[in-house]
Amino acid sequence: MTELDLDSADGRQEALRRMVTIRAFDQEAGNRFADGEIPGFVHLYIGEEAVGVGTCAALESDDYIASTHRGHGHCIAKGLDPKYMMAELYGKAEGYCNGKGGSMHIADVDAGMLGANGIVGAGPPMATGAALSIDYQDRDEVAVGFLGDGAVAQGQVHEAINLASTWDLPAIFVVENNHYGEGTPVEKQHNLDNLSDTAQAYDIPGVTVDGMDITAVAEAVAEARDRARAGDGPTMVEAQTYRYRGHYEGDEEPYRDDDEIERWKEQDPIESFKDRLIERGELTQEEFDDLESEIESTIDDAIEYAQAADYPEPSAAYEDMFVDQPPELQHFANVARTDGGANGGDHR
Ligand SMILES: Cc1ncc(C[n+]2csc(CCOP(=O)(O)OP(=O)(O)O)c2C)c(N)n1
Ligand SMILES: [Mg+2]
Repeated sequence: MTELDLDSADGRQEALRRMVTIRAFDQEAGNRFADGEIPGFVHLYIGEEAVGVGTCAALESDDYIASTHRGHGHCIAKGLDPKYMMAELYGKAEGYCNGKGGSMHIADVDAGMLGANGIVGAGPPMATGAALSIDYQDRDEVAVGFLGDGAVAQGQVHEAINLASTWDLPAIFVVENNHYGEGTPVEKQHNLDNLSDTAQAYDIPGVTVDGMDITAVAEAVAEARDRARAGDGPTMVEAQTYRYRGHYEGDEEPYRDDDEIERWKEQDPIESFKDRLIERGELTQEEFDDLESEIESTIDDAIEYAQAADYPEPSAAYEDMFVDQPPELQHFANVARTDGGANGGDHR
């Protein structure tokens, strides 16, 4: 895999590729969800690509990230394979979490992706925990916790940032301010113009950057990473961004109008980065069109792979729950295996 790095021409191409992959993945995930092929809920990242990819471009591959409920973009930014991600969305055994997690729970610890999750504000405590273990073992990675504007007011977020600051842990808190928590505009959630001002309460640096500009995000996160690695503790980076789709697929969006969406699209993160690469002579429009078609077929292949894959066996419900499996769970797994799961829970 090509290294993601905005300082080299190859790295910039890779950043563009990952942003385009996120958009294509989420567009198709939305379509397949509408067709009833994907169970549960999906929250799409379209419009916010520069935040996830800009953040990961400032990290090393062995750094950690902890995600949100809107996590597909973070996974692709960290280098996960759309094929196994799509299989996870479809609930198939070949998915990253054997089909037991779905859209909101994709994790790949080996790739440094500690997990998306459905609990708003759960990324920061995971990042603080990972940062504590890095610090304790004297390693030099960092851990990023992503959170939304809505999550900034969540209690566990305060606890996580407070501890990371007090113990000078190598954590970075990236606030994706997409201007809404479900249907509530940010100004009705917080009495602040810049959410990064909350960093003052923890005596850590807080910066607000243009989250539609991948370079601005990457520069702020790179500075935060240097500070974290120097043992000076965490930073909060607020990236001002916008989600083009509803809060979840199926959201009727009575809380905003099309003009607002169109205004944000004028600063589209992919278009603006593509234009910059064309201006630098590193890309032509034709090459970009080819890249888009290539990625569309990668996503089509991912869909085919996911459709053809098998669902997990019912007994898999009892696997991967504890490091040391208690014997009674083994019993339930055996029951599920012999009767297909119909009476797996009926053991008294
Ligand atoms: C602890 C908790 N409270 C409430 C919810 C319901 N919920 C899911 S997403 C969401 C809004 C989150 O907004 P934000 O943090 O801005 O993230 P965004 O969806 O905009 O990316 C809420 C309230 C939840 N999943 N978990
Ligand atoms: Mg939000």
